Amino acid sequence: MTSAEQKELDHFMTGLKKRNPYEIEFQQAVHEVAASVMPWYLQQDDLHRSQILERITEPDRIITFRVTWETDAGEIRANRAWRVQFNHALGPYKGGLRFHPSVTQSILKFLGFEQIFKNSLTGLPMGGAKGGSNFNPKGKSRREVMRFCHSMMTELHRHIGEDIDVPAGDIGVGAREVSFLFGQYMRLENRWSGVLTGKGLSFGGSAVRTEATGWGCVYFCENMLHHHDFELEGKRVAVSGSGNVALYGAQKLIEKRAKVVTMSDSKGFIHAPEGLTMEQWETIQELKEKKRGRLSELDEAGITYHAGKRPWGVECDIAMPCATQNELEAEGAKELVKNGVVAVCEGANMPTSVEAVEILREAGVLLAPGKASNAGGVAVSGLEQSQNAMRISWEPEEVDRRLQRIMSEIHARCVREGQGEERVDYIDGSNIAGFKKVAEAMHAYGAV
Ligand code: NDP
Ligand code: 2IT
Repeated sequence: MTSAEQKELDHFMTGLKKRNPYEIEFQQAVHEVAASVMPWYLQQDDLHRSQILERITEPDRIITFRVTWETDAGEIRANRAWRVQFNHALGPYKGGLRFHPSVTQSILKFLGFEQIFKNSLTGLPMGGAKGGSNFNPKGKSRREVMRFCHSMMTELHRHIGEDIDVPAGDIGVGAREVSFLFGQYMRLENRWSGVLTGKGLSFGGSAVRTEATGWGCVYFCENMLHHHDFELEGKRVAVSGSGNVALYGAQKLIEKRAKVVTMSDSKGFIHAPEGLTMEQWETIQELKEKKRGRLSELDEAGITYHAGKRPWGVECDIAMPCATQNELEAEGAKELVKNGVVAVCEGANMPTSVEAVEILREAGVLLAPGKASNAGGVAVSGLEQSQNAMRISWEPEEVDRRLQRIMSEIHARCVREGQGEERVDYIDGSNIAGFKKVAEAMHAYGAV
């Protein structure tokens, strides 16, 4: 970046921070995109003059509301919920809902902002949004979760619709929660519509949606490795998380004969130096998906549990962070570099901190940012919307084939915009490719 470009970036970020004080995660996500696009953006006089960067970083609207619900013991509880409808230049708002005690407006704004460019990269007609609540589903009964979801939808239903805004799952929101939300939407609207994605297969859900984010991440990783003359087979992969993304990422890795050497949850990680077998993976899936248990409960030969630790210190060739934002920090990145890691492929959204990105970039590690590598989830959500609109459902093989094609097209878009002399800068590539389309659409609409 030239000093003039840096000056523009600093000036822009000073204003953004002033307008969004204390929203650290949102500032982080914006800075990364703005730094990637600034050299191109400054050459586009018309975009620059119509303040596309200022406009694209301002959500169309944020809806905040209280969700009141009743515990099994008959006590009244209230949580805060949001829907950030960030940008619908390319299609109806689209993005997940997160239930986690750490949820704040800043986190949902960062996620909604990232979603704009991720959805743009898929090539499907989807705008960017995110929502959720600081509700903690852990330790709650099924009936409590149901009452919370029904109450949340009682407010949310006014703001969404199949051509307006189509929520889905994210951390703490899986098939069970989507079903409760969907049931309440139908009751309130007296109408069946594809207003949520990630639905059950018997009521409009798409085949492969459950697996899509994890599988898509592995497909992207394979594309990235092949482009740089590496093979996935035989590689040791440190996966973090053991939720939806991590589980199906690990499943596809094992299927492709890579060695999944770790998985984790918020309390610690498991280490399998020889790689998990498919049978061990099935035990973990059962523990996490059906029993909603902890990895510490796992009792399997060849697997050790490390309480209170993250997995980045183990010997591995690839890291796949699939848990949450900023989970891979400077210390972890240094350990990965020391152990000779060749690639980091993000399953989660913004899991790599700013300092860790710098360390990995400097060491020449291939780094696939979530907005490209985890786009398979929302892409299959987009395919679910298409199937709902056509009143048909495709076979799993058909959806998987489309998912694979979309992931390699996203990879190609990143390469087109991010190819350097030796390596592709996937951060720049994904930001520029995602941004250009949205910016051009916004410009075409005039001052709206
Ligand atoms: P799940 O709720 O299914 O799983 C989340 C996993 O991450 C769990 O293992 C959880 O551990 C761990 N985790 C969550 N928060 C923290 C934290 N603060 N510190 C440490 N570990 C944590 O969520 P998903 O798998 O759906 O989502 C994981 C990531 O992938 C998120 O960043 C999400 O935004 C992103 N993503 C999800 C998509 C989807 O389709 N679901 C699509 C694209 C991206 P524990 O059980 O102990 O809480
Ligand atoms: O971060 C994401 O892309 C998701 N949580 C999936 C969103 C969706 O609409 O499927």
